[in-house]
Amino acid sequence: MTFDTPITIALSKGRIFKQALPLLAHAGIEPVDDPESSRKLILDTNHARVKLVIIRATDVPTYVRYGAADLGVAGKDVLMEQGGEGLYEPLDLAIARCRMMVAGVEGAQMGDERLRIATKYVRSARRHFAAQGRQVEIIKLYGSMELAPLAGLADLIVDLVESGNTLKANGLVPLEHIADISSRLVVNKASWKMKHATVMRLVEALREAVGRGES
Ligand code: PRT
Ligand code: MG
Repeated sequence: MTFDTPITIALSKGRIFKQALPLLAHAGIEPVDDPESSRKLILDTNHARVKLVIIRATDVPTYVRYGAADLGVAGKDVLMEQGGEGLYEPLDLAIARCRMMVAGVEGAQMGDERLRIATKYVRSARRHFAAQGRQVEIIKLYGSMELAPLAGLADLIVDLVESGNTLKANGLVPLEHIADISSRLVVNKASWKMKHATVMRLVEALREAVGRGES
């Protein structure tokens, strides 16, 4: 496709960037630099008007909400945690898929007493346990949640599970399913209006790529 308006797309490096590449390629967008080897945070593409900004996964909704990027690719886990206010979420890109789960040691306490839950997904965890009417104390962590039950910090964790290998390696098992997670295309609300034709064509090209399983 052609781009008659400047478009900035926010992405995190790692799995989201890698899995979004074939979808972007279907829309005719090819980055000039590789974010894994380049230190650049703004990547040029084969289109002079299309830039990719490479940021932390949790910062993608912020860039898009404030219009520093017109579009972005964000995990549903991040969107559930931050809320989708100020964003449109027109498309499930079906990439970077995993499950948000409650996990713990085999046979961990699932009874009535007040459990301690360690997670970086405070809001999702609180909502999950509240919906079951269970009293829990949530302990906010920023990573390595699997350590918390082993170190006696918490009874259970809420984390993302893909293969299950990380849990297994730490003697933990998945106990409850909270949500299926995949990455979503998010769009700034002003860009949606002001750059409507270009944004819509890009959304439709990506939708077609997802439909063809090009990821
Ligand atoms: O890594 P960084 O701290 O920079 O940020 P991030 O962890 O938020 O970014 P990144 O790139 O690791 O993840 C980006 C997005 O990928 C997440 O927001 C999810 O939507 C999605 N995703 C898909 C995953 C996974 N699969 C995943 N398996 N994110 C993280 N994991 C981790 C998980 O937290 C656990 O530590 O991988 C481990 C489990 O994997 P298995 O295969 O051992 O089960
Ligand atoms: Mg990570």
